[in-house]
Amino acid sequence: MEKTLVLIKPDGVSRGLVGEVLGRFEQKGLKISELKMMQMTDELSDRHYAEHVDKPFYPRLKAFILSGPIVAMVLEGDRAIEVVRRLVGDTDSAEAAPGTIRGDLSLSKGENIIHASDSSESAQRELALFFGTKVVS
Ligand code: 3AN
Repeated sequence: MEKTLVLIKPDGVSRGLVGEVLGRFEQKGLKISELKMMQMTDELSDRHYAEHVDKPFYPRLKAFILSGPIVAMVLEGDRAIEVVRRLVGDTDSAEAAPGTIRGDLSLSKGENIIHASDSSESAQRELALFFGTKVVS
């Protein structure tokens, strides 16, 4: 079994999409093994988005991710990391395929509802950041 980290970003929470998003993962057969609502902090944002801190869009991304509560969770299942990324869809929601979370629920590249770990290395790092959990396989 693989574990991955998913965040429902402030737009997903404020638009009332938490249930919709959780439902999609549950229907797929993934197990929600941890779940919490929290406020992202300055420091956590910089550590979570370490690869983006120097990008021109980072100040906007940071302001957005700090703008309201988020929902953080650990999802568990066979090949969970790639399965969840496929359910989430492309970064740019306008390009994301219909049937995906971003493809169905957002039109934006910045406010794209959800974050999901993109590799086993990211999952390990992000699970430790948000839940202090090690990936178990
Ligand atoms: P993903 O969330 O699909 O893994 P990343 O890791 O490339 O995408 O980007 C992290 C977050 O940064 C995205 N979810 C999005 O909110 C924001 N982002 C990425 N690229 C851009 C961009 N060119 N303009 C604005 N925001 C961006």
